[in-house]
Order: sequence, then structure tokens, then C-alpha cells
Amino acid sequence: MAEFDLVIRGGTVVTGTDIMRCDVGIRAGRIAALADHLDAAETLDADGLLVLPGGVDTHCHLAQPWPEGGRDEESFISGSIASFAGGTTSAICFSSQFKGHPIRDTLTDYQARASSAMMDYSFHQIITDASDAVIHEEIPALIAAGIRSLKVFLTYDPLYLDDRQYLRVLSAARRHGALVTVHCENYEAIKWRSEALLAAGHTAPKYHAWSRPKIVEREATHRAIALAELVDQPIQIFHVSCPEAAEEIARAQARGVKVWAETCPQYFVLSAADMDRPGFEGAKFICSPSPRGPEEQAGLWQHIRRGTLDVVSSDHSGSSYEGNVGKRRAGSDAPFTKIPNGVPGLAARLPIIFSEGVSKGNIDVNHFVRLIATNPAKLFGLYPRKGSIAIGSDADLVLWDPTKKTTITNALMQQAIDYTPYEGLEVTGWPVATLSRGRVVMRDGKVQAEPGSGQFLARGAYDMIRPTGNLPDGFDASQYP
Ligand code: DUC
Ligand code: ZN
Ligand code: ZN
Repeated sequence: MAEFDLVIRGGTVVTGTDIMRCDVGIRAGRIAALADHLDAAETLDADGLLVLPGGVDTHCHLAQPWPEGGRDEESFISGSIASFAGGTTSAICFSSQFKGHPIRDTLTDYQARASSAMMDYSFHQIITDASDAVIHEEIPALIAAGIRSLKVFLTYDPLYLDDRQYLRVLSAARRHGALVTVHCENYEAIKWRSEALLAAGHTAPKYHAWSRPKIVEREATHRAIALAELVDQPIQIFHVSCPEAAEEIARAQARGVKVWAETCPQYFVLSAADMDRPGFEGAKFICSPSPRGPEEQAGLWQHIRRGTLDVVSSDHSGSSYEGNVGKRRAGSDAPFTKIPNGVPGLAARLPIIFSEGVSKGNIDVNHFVRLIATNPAKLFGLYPRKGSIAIGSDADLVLWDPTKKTTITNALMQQAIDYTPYEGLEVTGWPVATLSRGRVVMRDGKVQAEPGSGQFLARGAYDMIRPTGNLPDGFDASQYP
């Protein structure tokens, strides 16, 4: 009997810290050996290719229900196909609570939808209503069930939490052991500016960026951190779009606050100018925070190199451009306030960050692996099962051609959403095969996997999210919510 089920032969294995020319032996879905030469009945030739850990995308919206009816267009099946096409093998998506309703009203249905996934997956739980029952009963039950991260919005109707409600969520997370992830933009400031823009007749997509300048993100980032510091609760700031917000994070990190931060591909290759394309086309680029400009893009790379920003996820959130359920839901001349936010990026994430990062000399290949796989896996309690190439880890791997030049098209993204904001972007570096727990699920762009073959990743307690014990005056208010 062969010692391994499959051997990846002759590639260059890259982890978050090391580069090794060796074979990878896979047995029962896990990495069983890394060695000079391994024999197996079945081999996959990786000569000339990099062998990377499968991407871990800790921020994507799949089949997420909306309070006003409907749900995100990308299903767990189409989302898995896009993920495998782009070299991602695990994702954390969002179970949403509707204000005034218990979490369980939406969670059971969401779990049923997710069970069709082909990639491995977990959930963040969005908290929109910090009621006593949610704080004292539902959050502890969720955490016990392996959902170890909560998401809160400091803006967006009807998701937004005020500061007191946010504090209640932070303190519940501290008591029971979960990470809190935060969407940071100032609710009142955006509302006020949007009303003023509309009153002045400024309704086109480009005014989306005008309604939420960098200051509203910087202010909310500062506040999110300050309140987390008050409670001594670890947090991750989602989708940082500009160096001004990153500076707030860097200052807190320098004080020893447990705050981490992600950014996304859209903030490196899209800009506010894209929302000013002719007609309604600008709608394709509307997402929040807004894409900025070349100066901010350069500033974000600096914060990546400094380590302020240590995760790049996609924030895949899709609404098709054609038809009447996506970006045109409120009509083709809808004001920017009525155009759904979000851009798709599950398949584009790795190619864009490799190309803009490694191929253009902004970061080295180990840093790339840390950003797209190792750091997100560690921060969300999936490591070492996910996020690295090590004995005993799941054999989630991407065979990567670092020199292949590709022009991104929506067909290559293999997603349900009918457009990509990256259409025509040239990238250097492309996935040629993806393995999920030892199964070859993508080869030369062809995805093959059984719906339902993905596994739910229940997450237990882990060190990164333990509070520091540094309370401003020693008083642990989280015991008295
Ligand atoms: N911003 C988010 O925070 N989520 C989904 C889409 C978006 O643009
Ligand atoms: Zn968000
Ligand atoms: Zn999001």
C-alpha cells in the first residue's frame, strides 16, 4: 500500500516564514510529510510552481439575508467555485441578526444554506440588537457552538449599534471569549452629509465617496479602539481603506492594545475616480468604506510592511450590475444612497495581492502567505489546522505560477455575480491548482467538487483573543453589563 494518497512533486513550498524545495506527502486529507523525495501512487507535478497554503478569506458575504428581504446573490456553491478558482480554500461568512429578533431566527436557516458549501467555512455572527437575551443567552450559546467572532457595524441602517450597545457586545465577548470585528464609519456624519448632498442634487454614484470621506472612517476607528480599550476586549478593524485610519490602529498597537486590522484588494487597485465612470457604471465600484486614491494605496502598503495591517480579505459582497435585483435594485438612476454597497473579490483576492504585492516588490512571498492565509487563520482560531503547510495541517494547498500573466475577466472569476470591478486588470501570478483537504478541486481553471463536501469549522478558545488584563483603573466592568 502506498504511504501517501498523493504527493506534490518538485515544487517550492512557501509558508509564512520559510521557503523549501521539497515534496509534500498527503495522507487522509492532511499533510503527512515534507521531504526531499517522496513516493506515491499518485503525484501532482509542481515543477516551477510555488506551493502555498490555501487562502483563508475571513470576510465574505455569501447568501447573507437582508432585513428588507432578499439575500446576497453569491451562494455557498457559487462562492465555493469562485474561491477554489482563485486559490482560497476556507472562508468565514456572516450570519446576520435582524434588529428586534433573536439570533436563532436567522441562524438555523443560514446554517442550512451553508451546508451546501464545497470549501470549509465558519461564521461571524452580526449583532444588530444588543438586547438582554442576546447578551446573556444567545452570545454565550453561539460561542459554545464554535462561532467565536462577532461583527458589529458603527454605521449602516438598520445594522448600526450606538456606543453603549457596542460596549455591551464588547463586554459579552470578553466574558465568554470571542473576537469582535468592527465596521468603522461614523453613522451620524454620513447620514448628515448624504442628506446634504442629495438636497444639493448630488445623486450620482461618485457622491458615495463624498458622503463618507476618510475622516468618518478615522473617527470611528479611533472610537472603536478606545471603547475596546476601556473594556480590554481584543478587536479586529475591518476593511481599512486609508493610512489615516491605519495610523489610529498603529498608535493603539504601540500602546499594547490587542487590535488587529484587515484591508482588501479594492483599496489597492480601485479609486474614488472609478465611481465617476459614465452613466451608472460607477455603481459597480460602490463599497464602504469608499475606495480612495493612489496616495492612500501607497500608504496602505507602508502599513502592511509595518505590520499594522496583517490580514487581506476580500469583503466579497455581490450585487450584479444587470437585472433589477442587484446594483439597479432601486432603478438605473437611483441616488447613491439607494445603490447596494459591495464588490465581489473571492477569486481576485490572491492574484491581485500577489501581483501588486510580490510581483511589484512591495512585500516578499512569505509576507503574502501571512496576509492571505496564516494571519487570518491565527486571528480567527483556525491555525494550525488552516493557514500553513506543516505536518498535521489540512492539505489545503495552491499550486501557484508566479510568472503567469493574466488579464482579469469576470469569466475567470467563476462567480454568480455578473461583473468584476477588476475587469481588464493585468496581474502577474496565478493559481494553477487548488487542493482542499487533499482533494484536487481546481486544475487549470476547472473546478470540480461536490456540493456539501465543505466542513463547518467550529472554533474553540485560543490565546490571541484572551484579554490583556490591562483595565484603565483595574475595574472589570464587563462583569456588570
Ligand atoms: N461594505 C461592508 O461593510 N460590507 C459589505 C459591502 C461593503 O461595501
Ligand atoms: Zn463592513
Ligand atoms: Zn463586509
